[in-house]
Amino acid sequence: DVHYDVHAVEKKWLPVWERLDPFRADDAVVTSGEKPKRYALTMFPYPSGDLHMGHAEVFALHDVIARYWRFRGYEVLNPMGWDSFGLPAENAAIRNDEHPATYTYANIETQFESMKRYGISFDWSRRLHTSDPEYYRWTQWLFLKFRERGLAYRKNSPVNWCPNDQTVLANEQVLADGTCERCGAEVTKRELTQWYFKTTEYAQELYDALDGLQATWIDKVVNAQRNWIGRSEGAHVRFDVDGHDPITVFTTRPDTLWGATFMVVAADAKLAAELVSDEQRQALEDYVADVRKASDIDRLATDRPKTGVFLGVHAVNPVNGERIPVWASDYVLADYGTGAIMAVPAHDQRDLDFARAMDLPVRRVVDTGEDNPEESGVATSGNGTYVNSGPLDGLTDKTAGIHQVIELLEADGHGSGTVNFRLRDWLLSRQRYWGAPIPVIHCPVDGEVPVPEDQLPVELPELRGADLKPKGTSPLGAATEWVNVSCPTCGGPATRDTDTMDTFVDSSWYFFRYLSPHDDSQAFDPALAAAWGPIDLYIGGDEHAVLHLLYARFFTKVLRDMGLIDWDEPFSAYLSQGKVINNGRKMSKSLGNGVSLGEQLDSFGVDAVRLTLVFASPPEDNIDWADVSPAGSAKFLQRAWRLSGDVTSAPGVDPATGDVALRKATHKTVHEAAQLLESYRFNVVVARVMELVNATRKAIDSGCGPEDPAVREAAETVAILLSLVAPYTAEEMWERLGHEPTVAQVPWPTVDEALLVEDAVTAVVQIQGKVRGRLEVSPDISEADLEAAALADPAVQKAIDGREVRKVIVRAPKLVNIVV
Ligand code: ANZ
Repeated sequence: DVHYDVHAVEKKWLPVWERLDPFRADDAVVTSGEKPKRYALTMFPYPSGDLHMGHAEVFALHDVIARYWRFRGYEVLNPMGWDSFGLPAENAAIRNDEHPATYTYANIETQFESMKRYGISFDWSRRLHTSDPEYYRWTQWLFLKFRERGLAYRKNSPVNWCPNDQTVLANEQVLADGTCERCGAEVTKRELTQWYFKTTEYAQELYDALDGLQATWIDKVVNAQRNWIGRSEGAHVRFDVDGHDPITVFTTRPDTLWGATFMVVAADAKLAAELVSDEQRQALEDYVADVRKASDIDRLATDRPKTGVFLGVHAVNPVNGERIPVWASDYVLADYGTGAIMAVPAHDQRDLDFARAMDLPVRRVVDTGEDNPEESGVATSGNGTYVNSGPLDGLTDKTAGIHQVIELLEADGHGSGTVNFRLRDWLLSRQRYWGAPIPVIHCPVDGEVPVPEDQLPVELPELRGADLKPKGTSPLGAATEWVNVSCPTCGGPATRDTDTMDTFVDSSWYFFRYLSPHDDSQAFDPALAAAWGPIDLYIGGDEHAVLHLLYARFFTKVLRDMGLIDWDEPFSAYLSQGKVINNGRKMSKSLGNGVSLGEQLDSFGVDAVRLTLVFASPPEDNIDWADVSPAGSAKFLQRAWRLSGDVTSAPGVDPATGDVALRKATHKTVHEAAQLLESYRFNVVVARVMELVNATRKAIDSGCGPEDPAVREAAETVAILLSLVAPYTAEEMWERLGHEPTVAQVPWPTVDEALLVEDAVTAVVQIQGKVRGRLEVSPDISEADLEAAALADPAVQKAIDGREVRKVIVRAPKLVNIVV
């Protein structure tokens, strides 16, 4: 009885929980308003291999909250599923000459078994896989709805291309160093016709709503989204061009217009080809061939040598009538702003470098007191006095300058104030097999024709092994029978779209499908979305800061505009966990410092591993596995468990007559735990439970003894609190304390406020070093209150005997020293 077998306990309770099914969320009690709801969400995994330490950490943290909310009387929706489309399954299928589904569903089963053993309080009745036709049918349906609203469209433009994965990538999937977020290959550009979601339509709203998320999301993620959306205030300025349509530029500094001495058009933009003179055409074409090889990151680098081609045309500066040359260069990007700029070399370094390289004029229009850029070669961008700027001359306020020029431009039709966003539309089509087919048919007569809704899902054709090898066009093209169909509109011969959707499309709405995972009449039930939404806490890695979290916000706003939901932000609060590292380094195969979750669970048991992960640090900090002790956690759990065997009073005994000191410790622990849990300080909660275990042990061995009802109350409290992180141990304790399973369903212990009041302490009052009085005071009395109480005490008054008090030294709560 003094040692408990963690593995036997795991085997004992799993089937009991499965039978009792205590974590199934009941829609009815929430839709009826009978119980308040909480929707707890943690990011669903990608099914590659078994679960790892990172999953173990995030699930353990997540479960603390889900279980706590249940204790507090909420009906908790805590679903789980798999993000099961994507490249790794496809690559494995090519290697092993099999179907991607083989790898995918085998891994899902492995992870499912591990998750169950890990004891997370998921509602498994809502399990979903995004690669199931029942799921992607609705991904396709949503795509068509977005398309109906003009939010999904096809266009031809230069796109990011991963030469290794042989597929296009969204901007969000290209890392800051210009490499592919999946495989690390250098991303290049290709001109291709691709499908896009019009995220830009929601740019302003996605940006503005970040203010409201600031308080409940972590700063890092909010800021990353702000930068990614990249809102810039400025102006569109129209320059007339001899013999051509005018060129419009986007500038954040219309006030520097008098310093615009030339213009630059993105070399690879259509505009350049339209503008170029016959003499310069060949030069431009040669140049563009070179430009295509460079990434955006390289192109924007300030230290990149400036290159370009004169287009052989001139434009007219609208504020001073000056004729200025129009150039093409790679440092202007085709898909930002309007793809053309007015160059102000004195105040923009890249323009200045270009002017110097091409021998173009430089004119300072803001005197900042620094060296004149015309001579120094260093552009100045700070505040100063306007010069050479007509009506602006002498003005020193930049905001006023900008406003004045915008007014001028608006008055004569040469421009207007505008807001520009860095955010691009989301490129969603992929030339890979293992994804949801795009439900569109291309007909030579009717063009793009959506697959009729009653024909969804468009299921993937059976392809395997070598058929799936990436070849730059979609593998689906090889499934001739699948591709060739008759047009839903005219009945003539037509072909299916052969691209599949980015897997980020699947994960942009999975939290809606959890509401109605088995509904085959709709994507989700709007009534359930109204009842359960939005998600109260989302926990997951912040590597998704501008990918998944932004896409999910976009989807949510569109669903709102479709009238399916009445809330417009999906995640009311968002928490991101730190990483589990080892010996100060990220775990990796090459460093050989990986820690196997399975081995840890086998050695120490589920509870000890979970407890270690929760106790190690605040949730957002990294955990170094070299610094923690799962063996220590296992030992502590033994200590806690032993309490339950030592209690000798009967279940249901009234604790009111129990030992007051232990009762106070118990009630204080519950009270503080609630506050700590609300602010996600889970590690401190564990520390408090450890203290309570110690206090209870002491009470049993050398205090009130095992028969005292306060000991039962303390042990039961330990079981309840411990169930947040160590459900097996807690369940076992609960049973040994004479209760029915499951401890997960009991109410949160009621705190007796009277027991939270600290005992009084005795303060000593001295006069000239002699003790003249004693006061019973609160332990947290202030210095001022203690001084006043001492001076008002009759015994002290008598001892002072009318003499003048010269000095009072207070050491709250214990001592007052009076000098007369
Ligand atoms: C004139 C000017 C003068 C500018 C000056 C800056 C400083 P953000 O803040 O990132 O929005 N720009 C506009 N379109 C561009 C493109 N397609 N490729 C490269 N650069 C482009 O930056 C806006 C500024 O970046 C614009 O304001 C423009 O240069 C440049 F003293 O216009 B500015």
